[in-house]
Amino acid sequence: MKNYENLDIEIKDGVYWLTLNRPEARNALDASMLNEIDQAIDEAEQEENVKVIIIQGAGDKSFAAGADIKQLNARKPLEALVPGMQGLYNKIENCKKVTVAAVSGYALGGGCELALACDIRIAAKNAKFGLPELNLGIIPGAGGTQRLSRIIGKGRALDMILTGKIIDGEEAERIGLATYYTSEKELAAKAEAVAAEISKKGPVAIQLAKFAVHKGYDIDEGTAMWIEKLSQAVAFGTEDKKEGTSAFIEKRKATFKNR
Ligand code: CO8
Repeated sequence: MKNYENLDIEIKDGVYWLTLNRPEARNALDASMLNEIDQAIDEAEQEENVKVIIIQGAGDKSFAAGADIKQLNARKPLEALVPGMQGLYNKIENCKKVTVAAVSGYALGGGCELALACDIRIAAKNAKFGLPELNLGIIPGAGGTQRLSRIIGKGRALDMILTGKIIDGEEAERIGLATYYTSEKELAAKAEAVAAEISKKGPVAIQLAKFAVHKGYDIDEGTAMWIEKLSQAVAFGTEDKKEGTSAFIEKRKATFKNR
């Protein structure tokens, strides 16, 4: 495993724990931290035993307070065209491992968008989700305008984006922004439990199911159904399918082998 300046990494029970660790700046995502997250995602993808990546912030004050505003202040218009944060979050969404954001404290701007790019969001009671970019004279630019509306609906997304309002963990769960809501104390345990449940499944099926949902979401239903069918055909050709169905019939636990 690499050594990172602003990330803490731990691999435990098939989970790659990626902790954003720049608490003095509320884990604001500067260029070097984004670069490290990029490398860490590559590293997690290559770890065969890892099925789930859990992203969290160090301490319970902040998941991530967004892009580094000091760096944004100096950025020129055409520099905003590079893949940057949006490209990284697309990479996270397209990552073959399941991604879980465990959010305690601030998840603002690019921090909220990072959570939105994950497959599952678990919010602690003290979570504070918001897209306050308009206060800075810019707009959410790392997937926020698109992912938020797809997750919570266009009306609520427009309200959050245009007012810049910040919602807590309970509200986030109520409107579907967060998948689960828990106490701060239970956050890591809840994330671990969700990861453990996912990890019982076969990696090929996990990947196919994840992509069928993500890739099918933005296209017409007929084509999306075809993607589902083709993905299922791939799953039917795996040893894991033989193992999963045999285990059920033989009343035993399945041991999946990723092939
Ligand atoms: N960037 C840089 N530094 C930050 C950031 C940030 N986003 N957030 C906090 N910090 C720093 C503060 O400057 C401060 O540093 P210092 O001690 O040197 O003064 C330190 O962290 C602690 O911050 P506060 O004293 O403000 O701590 P509080 O606990 O009082 O408040 C808040 C915490 C509410 C999180 C507050 O710091 C805040 O409002 N931060 C800004 C939140 C924000 O507006 N985020 C959106 C940023 S824009 C964005 O994410 C765009 C993404 C898309 C970009 C696409 C580009 C192409």
